[in-house]
Amino acid sequence: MAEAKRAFITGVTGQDGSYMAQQLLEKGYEVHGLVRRSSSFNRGRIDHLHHDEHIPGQNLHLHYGDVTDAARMHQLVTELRPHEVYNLAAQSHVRVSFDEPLYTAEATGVSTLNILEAIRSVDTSIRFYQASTSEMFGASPPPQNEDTPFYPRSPYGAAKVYSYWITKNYREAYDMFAVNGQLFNHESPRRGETFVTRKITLAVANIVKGNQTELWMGNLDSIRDWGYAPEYTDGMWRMLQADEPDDFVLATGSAYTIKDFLELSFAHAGLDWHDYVKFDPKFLRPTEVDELIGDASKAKNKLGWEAKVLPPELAKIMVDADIARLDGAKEGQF
Ligand code: NAP
Ligand code: F7E
Repeated sequence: MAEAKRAFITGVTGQDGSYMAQQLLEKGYEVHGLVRRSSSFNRGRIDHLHHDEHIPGQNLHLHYGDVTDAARMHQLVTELRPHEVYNLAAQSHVRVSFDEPLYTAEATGVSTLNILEAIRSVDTSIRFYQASTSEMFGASPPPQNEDTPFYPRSPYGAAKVYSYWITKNYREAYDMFAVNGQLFNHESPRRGETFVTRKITLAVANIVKGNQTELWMGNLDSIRDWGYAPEYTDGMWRMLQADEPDDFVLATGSAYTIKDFLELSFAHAGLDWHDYVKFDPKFLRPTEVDELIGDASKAKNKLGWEAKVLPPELAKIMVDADIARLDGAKEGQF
């Protein structure tokens, strides 16, 4: 019998890492995930993988470590000898990156080099996926595609630009299968609670249940291209199965403002968002990314990848999941 493929996922406890782990386990991979030691439990998104009878959870192995620790990254790549590495770990919050710019540069930028260097010295045939982002395009006008110039508007975007270029450089310099997925915003019931979509859908659920009466927010006019996270992790996997390493934009091509997402989410629960939403300047950013609308035609042509879930359905999925959670539904259901 052929040896099972081994994948190493950094950021396995995050939104994308948890879907990636689930999808790879379902495909028969042996999955190794990097977890940070924390004083409180932070494995809520992956815990169900050990217990779901439809997912071979015995093939999931977790390892303590931090992507800023080059020695540990080298040790893990040496020990695990993965066929594929998905580098999804990052300080991923744009607003927080203005408060912690140096840490963000290390965790979201330089850490990528730690993993690439480990692969270069251990085995250059290991395939590497880098979680690049539409935030690199920043102020460049839409539609943004693989040829759009970068103009980051935050320490987060700037750190990701470094990771993008070092990934591309290792591909060209050392003939490595190292690729960038330039992903536009993607959301789900597993989205972190301080990102705008989840903040809204969780608030709707709490308002429905009588736990909350106000929702404090920042700039409601920015435009985003929101897709559904499990579709995007499938796109990441497709990038690593391609014949040649290349960089790809993943996006829906649709444009909605934060106000639009408020409208979709509150209306799904029969509410009017104007009755609840209030402005708090603390949620503004020193520099904003006003308009992100992606063109994913290269991914459609070369990977057969296309986004199916658009914001109207996405908002319903997320509101329903948050209401179900408050009703006691288990995490693994989402
Ligand atoms: P997320 O939910 O914030 O997850 C981030 C993951 O990184 C968590 O598992 C976190 O661990 C881990 N992590 C953070 N710092 C680390 C460190 N120093 N060492 C080891 N692990 C660390 O992010 P996401 O939405 O799943 O996004 C996945 C990746 O795609 C990120 O790199 C993000 O920047 C990028 N991206 C996301 C989007 C999007 O719309 N979601 C779009 C484009 C690109 P803890 O659980 O311990 O905090
Ligand atoms: O903000 C506005 C905010 O934090 C979206 C990350 O996954 O996607 C994400 O970055 C918009 C911004 O995501 C609030 O000003 C208004 O214009 O949900 P967000 P983001 O900054 O687009 C990219 C692709 C990534 O790579 C990142 O890792 O919503 N906004 N009021 C607010 N945003 C938040 N968080 N909270 C508010 O109260």
